Amino acid sequence: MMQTGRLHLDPAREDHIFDLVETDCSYVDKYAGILDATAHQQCPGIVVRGLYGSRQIAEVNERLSRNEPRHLRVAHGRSADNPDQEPVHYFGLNLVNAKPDLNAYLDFAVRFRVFSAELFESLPTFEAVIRQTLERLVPPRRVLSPRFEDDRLYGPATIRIFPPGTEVPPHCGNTMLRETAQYAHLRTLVGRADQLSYFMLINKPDSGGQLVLYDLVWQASNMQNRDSVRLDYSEVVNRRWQPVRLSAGDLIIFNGGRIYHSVTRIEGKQPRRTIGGFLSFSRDASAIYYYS
Ligand SMILES: O=C(O)CCC(=O)C(=O)O
Repeated sequence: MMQTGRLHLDPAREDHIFDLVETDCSYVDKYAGILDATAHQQCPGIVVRGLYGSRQIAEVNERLSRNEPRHLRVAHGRSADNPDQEPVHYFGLNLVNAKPDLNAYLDFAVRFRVFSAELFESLPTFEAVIRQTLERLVPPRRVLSPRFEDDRLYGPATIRIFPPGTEVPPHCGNTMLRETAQYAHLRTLVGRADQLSYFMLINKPDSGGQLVLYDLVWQASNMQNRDSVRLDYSEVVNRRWQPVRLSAGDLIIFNGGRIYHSVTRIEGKQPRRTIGGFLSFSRDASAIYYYS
């Protein structure tokens, strides 16, 4: 969808709305059970500091800036206001942008894992680190990558590049999980609890590029009468908002299925880079799936 206008956040409406839990990655086990609470709206989510050390994540960022994987690039629309602007682009295909047969999506997933192994060479891969972190957060449940009908694995994550001048309009994830055709197979595996978002910051821009959560939540009844994946700016302009401060190497897992959120305009010379995806509990709640 082509979005016009710009995100405007009224400083007077900045507020402490959500109590996000914060922990160093060494103490994640103390928060076992928090993702169940998050998927059932009893907690907004958790910030895990230092999933990778600052040197490690700087090295990953450097590798990514030197060697952008063109074969995995998916552009995400141009700004109507500024068509010369380099668009937000992802490495890897998100399920919401896939065709319902998932063929291209599943091919991207294979290529993404190959690239990711190179990107994190000599370090634990992001997928391994995410799995271990989730295993510590959801015991005794299993942590699974969904498999399509023919056994092919879904993509674990995508890498998101937000060039200076771009921003992410307000959106949330539950509608795409519950409604869109490309999620049909995933819906046979997962339950009705909210979809969670997870991402790790790889590169923090000079300024801006901040995740913002609004005091506005998705309602199932929204789905019938409007596009509730992405909102027009006018729908959040009078809302209170809360910025989330992340450093490179920090992971956030939050109820992005229900809480409307956006990313403020990236300022300066450097792009914002993140890697992440989504989480959903299985139908019998004995496992959590990660995918993008
Ligand atoms: O990767 C990012 O920074 C954007 C994350 C996001 O908006 C989402 O997961 O819904």
